[in-house]
Amino acid sequence: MAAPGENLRINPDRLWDTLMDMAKVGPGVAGGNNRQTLTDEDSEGRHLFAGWCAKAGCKMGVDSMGNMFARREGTDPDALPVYVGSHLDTQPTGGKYDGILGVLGGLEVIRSLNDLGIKTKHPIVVTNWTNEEGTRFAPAMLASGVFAGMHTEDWAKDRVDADGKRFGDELRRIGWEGDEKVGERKMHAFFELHIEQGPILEAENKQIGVVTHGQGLWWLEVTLTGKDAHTGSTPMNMRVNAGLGMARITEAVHRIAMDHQPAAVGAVGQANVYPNSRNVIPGKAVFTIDFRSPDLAKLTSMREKLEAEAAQIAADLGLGITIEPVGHFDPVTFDEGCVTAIRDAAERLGYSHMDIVSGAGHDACWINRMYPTAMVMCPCVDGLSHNEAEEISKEWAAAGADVLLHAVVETAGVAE
Ligand code: HGY
Ligand code: MN
Ligand code: MN
Repeated sequence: MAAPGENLRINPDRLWDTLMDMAKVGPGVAGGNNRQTLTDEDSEGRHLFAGWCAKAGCKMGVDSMGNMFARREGTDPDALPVYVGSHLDTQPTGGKYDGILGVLGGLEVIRSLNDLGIKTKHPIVVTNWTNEEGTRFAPAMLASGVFAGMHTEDWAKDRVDADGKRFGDELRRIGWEGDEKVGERKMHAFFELHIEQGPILEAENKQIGVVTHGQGLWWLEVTLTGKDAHTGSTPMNMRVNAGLGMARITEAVHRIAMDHQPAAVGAVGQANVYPNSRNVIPGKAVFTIDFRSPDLAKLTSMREKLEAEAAQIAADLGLGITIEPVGHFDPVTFDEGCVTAIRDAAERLGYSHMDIVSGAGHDACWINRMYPTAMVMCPCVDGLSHNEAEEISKEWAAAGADVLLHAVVETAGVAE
């Protein structure tokens, strides 16, 4: 398809104002957002997004996992749509842009095409994927994973949060369980705009990241079982301390990731000890390990080495241990054609750009298994994300949305 003219641009002020309006929904306590999936705040954000899409002339569809699809007609109704989008749910101490820039950047593409009276051949659909973050209900990218056939809908709907609430019940409670069968929609291509969530683009002074690959991931939930006992009167040699086991395994996670450098990361982000009382030796510890690498062999090796070492640590301390994989995807190679559309758009628009591997997981990682997919990234201040202080500039947001607009228009084709 013919490439758009370099003067085809989005409206930066409108995009920024829309981002700030969405940020008012489910505010955090330090300037960011706490709009966790399937909460009332998530529902409020969904209604706000749906209202904007209706005003932009889109027809909304919602599937049985709550994924939202706002469709702008093309001149060929039978042509498979070009999808754009990301997620509106946030971390509990999330930023205003992680995911949200991709959904509202997609809406800005529609609004700009409407302003310019441009009709595309293929329809365009803006998407909000349910539960990308995987914080309240593991794993991450849950609903796009069901859409891509990686999980069954029943398994996904049986996931429970820390309070024992079921995903399926919460989706129904907030009124966003749609009537479309998840996964039935077919795509011509999928593009996701996202903040980098790392320091590379800013450090390299680049406005655009052309995402060629994505890291693979393992989330391993470890449960250690020891014995509750008095922290004062129990002799050291009689203790069966699950908290000590967790500390040793947490250190091992860091060391194993360092042993697999370059391009490997590992940490424990979620940890609970029980009974969590100041003067009780923890008889139980439950925590999640997050290993990632763009290199499948390294990803596998880190998991194998950790499992062997954790078993030994547990044995040394007399602890029971279970390790349950609660999230996984292999490293991702995005579609060459879609990646080229993004790189050429950045070039045409005069934006500095570089190829980059995504450190974070995204819905695009699953959709890429089904349809031609690619991502465009913009920098974020100090590479900070999953933190309420997450920040980007209006210029970075606009550059990313301009590139998204061009990639979409080129792929959807401007109607004659
Ligand atoms: O965990 C991730 O990479 C994503 O932010 N859900
Ligand atoms: Mn995200
Ligand atoms: Mn995130």
